[in-house]
Amino acid sequence: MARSYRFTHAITRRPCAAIVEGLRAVDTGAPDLATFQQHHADYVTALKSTGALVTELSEMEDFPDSVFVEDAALCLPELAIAMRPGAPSRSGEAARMRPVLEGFYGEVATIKGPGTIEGGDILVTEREILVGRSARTDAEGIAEMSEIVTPFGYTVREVHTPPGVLHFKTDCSLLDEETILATNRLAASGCFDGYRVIETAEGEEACANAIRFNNLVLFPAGFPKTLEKLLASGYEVQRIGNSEAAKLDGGMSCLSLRFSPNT
Ligand code: CIR
Repeated sequence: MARSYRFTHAITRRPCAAIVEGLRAVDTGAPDLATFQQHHADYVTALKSTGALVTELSEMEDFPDSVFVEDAALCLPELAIAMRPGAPSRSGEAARMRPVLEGFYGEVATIKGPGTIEGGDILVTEREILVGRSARTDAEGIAEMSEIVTPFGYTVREVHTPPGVLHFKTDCSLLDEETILATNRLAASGCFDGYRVIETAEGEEACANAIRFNNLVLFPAGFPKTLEKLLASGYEVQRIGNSEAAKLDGGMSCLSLRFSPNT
């Protein structure tokens, strides 16, 4: 069935000028808007090339990090859930995403709190939903999400994001039903036991955040050794520039919500 990587739809949001004020763990300089816009356009083109319908939302200047739409929601076939971001400057993003989701779903649930949870910490695989505790996602947030999805037959497994890593998916990506791309530091925790793991090459940990989207793996440019591993395993890889999003700790998964709503 491959519901974990076959999608009919995606939602993206154009990067706004305020992106220069986006959150970052380490300041390596502000992203260049024009370059970000070009990378983003390439990303959207790649999503569309798989046949998916991509809804491109307009810039939201009051939220510098709003290009990273993944954190605002979790989209499953049966329902969407508006998240409750742990970063104060991002907490309003989920409410702004809600009406968009209502255009696709009959049911949109909301994480009400007091816990927090961001989409970047959630990896949906064919058999379970892994959620990494992080500085943004806490046990209460995971418990509330779990209560919402369990009646639909989902199994939620709480795991840990490595210290100092923004989100769980900063360090891993789903490649297919059985296979995860992950950094060694995350795979070493044992959280992917039972899956096939392809580890990022040494020194290329920053490319662990990729996405499988239909036939393609969208993968950040500039990581040749890991790219070689993916190609050798038979994946169809599309490289996308990520230099500007990376300055804000963002990657391929953060830039879209991907889903196939049951209608
Ligand atoms: C943030 O710190 O929230 C943004 N600068 C980056 C968010 C990246 N999102 C993701 O990994 N899902």
